Amino acid sequence: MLEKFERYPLTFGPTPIEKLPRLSEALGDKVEIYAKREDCNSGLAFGGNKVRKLEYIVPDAIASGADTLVSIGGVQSNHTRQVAAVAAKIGMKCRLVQESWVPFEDAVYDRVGNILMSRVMGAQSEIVPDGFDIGIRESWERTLQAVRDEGGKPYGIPAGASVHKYGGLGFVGFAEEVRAQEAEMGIKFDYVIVCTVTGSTHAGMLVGFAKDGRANKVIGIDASGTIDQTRNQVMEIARNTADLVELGREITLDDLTLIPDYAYPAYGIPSAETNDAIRLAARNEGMMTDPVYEGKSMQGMIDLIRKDYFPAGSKVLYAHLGGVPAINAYSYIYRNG
Ligand code: 5PA
Repeated sequence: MLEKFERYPLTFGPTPIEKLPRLSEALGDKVEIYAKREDCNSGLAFGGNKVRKLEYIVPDAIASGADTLVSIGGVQSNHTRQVAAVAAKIGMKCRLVQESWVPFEDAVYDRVGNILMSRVMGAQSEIVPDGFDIGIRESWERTLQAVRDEGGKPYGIPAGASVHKYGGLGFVGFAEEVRAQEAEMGIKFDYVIVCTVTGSTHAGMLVGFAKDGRANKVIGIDASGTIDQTRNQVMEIARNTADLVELGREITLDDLTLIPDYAYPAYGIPSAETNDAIRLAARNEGMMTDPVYEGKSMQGMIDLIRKDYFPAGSKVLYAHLGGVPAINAYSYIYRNG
């Protein structure tokens, strides 16, 4: 589906799919759980889902003649850390707007994890007081203008690399990769679990899996807490991406499964149940997830398994999208494990 698009390789190649037998057993062996490890996809500062998206955006950035990537996220944004790494890799400067998306007051919140790495990689990171919003932001547009005023040539990458014309392509590629791996493994996944916030990960998967009739088997677990905005943004990106790749059919709301039940108490704040899920995966599989994104989709998957949402024997593929560096900013919560 992606042959006509230029791709700048930033990942190691197809990401591994591994079985999680001990987690499956801990949940009563009702389903078989697998994980596709996007968290191990690249050597660029721990990688993650944005690297896969950026492979289809970087050619456009280079062609534009830009010298500075400008992006935005929260203080502990994984996305901005990945943009900083990519800028270093392709020899561009990097300006990051870090909004105050999360009302969390760990003593080292703005010193460790993602923001620490972005700084070490040479990105100029500015913390601003604006709160959580997945849309196009004034603070980001101000920084784009500041780069122009200083005589630079900025290339803007919106939050999560989502509302960008090519933002959905990377995860169309994910679906194609899963199909090829299924053929090799001789199995077929019945469901894919994905954490959804700015939307292009889920949207790309929708389009990619629509090709073989599985769009609504992609189970989005919302971690934004702003479900209407996230739903609209996923649909908009999915429709644009479907046009781009000439899917040949409309993406409709029937294709979308987006579950709002696990985003509480707020974006960026883990519930007790999120923390239990993080510990269960860590203690059974040695697989770390984070308190902002993947811990919530892990919680969602676990709860849905316990509630028999998936028919017995289903093969469930958990898309592990990265994000673990942020757990350092939540040191107090995990001080006793
Ligand atoms: C993020 C996003 P989407 O934004 O494409 O919906 O992906 C959600 C998601 N898992 C899931 C991890 C580990 C993520 O980092 N992170 C954002 C960030 O700024 O880091 C874009 C919000």
